[in-house]
Amino acid sequence: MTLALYRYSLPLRQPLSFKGHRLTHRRGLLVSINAQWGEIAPLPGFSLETLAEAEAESLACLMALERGEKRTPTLPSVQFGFDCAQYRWPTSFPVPFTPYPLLQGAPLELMDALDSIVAGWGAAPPLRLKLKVARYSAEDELALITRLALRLPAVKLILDANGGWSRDEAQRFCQRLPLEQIDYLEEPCADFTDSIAVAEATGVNIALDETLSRGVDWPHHPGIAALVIKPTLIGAFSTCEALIHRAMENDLRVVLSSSFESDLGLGLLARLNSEWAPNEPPGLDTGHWLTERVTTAMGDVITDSLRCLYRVPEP
Ligand code: OSB
Ligand code: MG
Repeated sequence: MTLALYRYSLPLRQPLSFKGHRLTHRRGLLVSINAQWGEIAPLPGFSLETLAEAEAESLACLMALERGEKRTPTLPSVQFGFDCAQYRWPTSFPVPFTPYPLLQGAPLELMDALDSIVAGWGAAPPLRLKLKVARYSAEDELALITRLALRLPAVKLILDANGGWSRDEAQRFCQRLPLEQIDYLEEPCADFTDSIAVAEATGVNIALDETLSRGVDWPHHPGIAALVIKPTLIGAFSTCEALIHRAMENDLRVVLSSSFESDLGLGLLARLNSEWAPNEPPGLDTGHWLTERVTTAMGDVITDSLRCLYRVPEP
């Protein structure tokens, strides 16, 4: 048996700000079990566990494996990494779906850049596009949405408020949306009942994201159109699969999405998307935020540039 744990720290092209955390680097762990890899990368502001906690639990689980014991991780990011490293992946994959683009930036800057963004897509503009909302003024955000909807009549917009609005703010915003071009809105309000009230009052389709990784139960409602599954935050494959079954039974769409993992993690998520949501473009357009890779173009992990925390057998 071979076991290894490495730590990475990858510079971000621009700092990321999440719920009071400002990141200049993405830090995480890569675990290898019998030469099969997994990624463990709790996201500050979203994961409940810290990287230090994930590292401690990863080391404990690896030591147990070395002794021939079975030990199941309890932290979601560690569960995800160990499941990736021990999963029996299918030997062939369909061509993965191209992720839908995530437009990041201030609305007025994006409006100025719109011509060049659209030109960059050439003859095949995306059918879906994601925009973060509840960050800048509602006027500016609505102006950008209206402009995008007119400019790309076939596009469906995915909006994500990350729970940033009160019920009133969300209702006022949604009343002014071109609903026929809104695919769904992720987590309008921090409180689930507020988000449902917004769907009822305005007819906007909502999607659950943070609600799913909070680990508390939620009731079904016809206003919920999709579940956004972020395996790094949700954890065990079995937990993800239970959510996917629940989605299928209730006619909800499943969209697999990233949490700013490295290129290794993004590749694993693309493979899982082929199994779990083969008909939906995934939310994996986050790789360009990182300026460095942990794998070669052939897919081999570049261990020389990583900090080794554990290795069995020792070199
Ligand atoms: O809220 O969906 C989010 C990434 C990290 C943390 C939270 C979120 C995201 C994304 C990933 O938006 C990209 C996507 O879902 O398309
Ligand atoms: Mg989201």
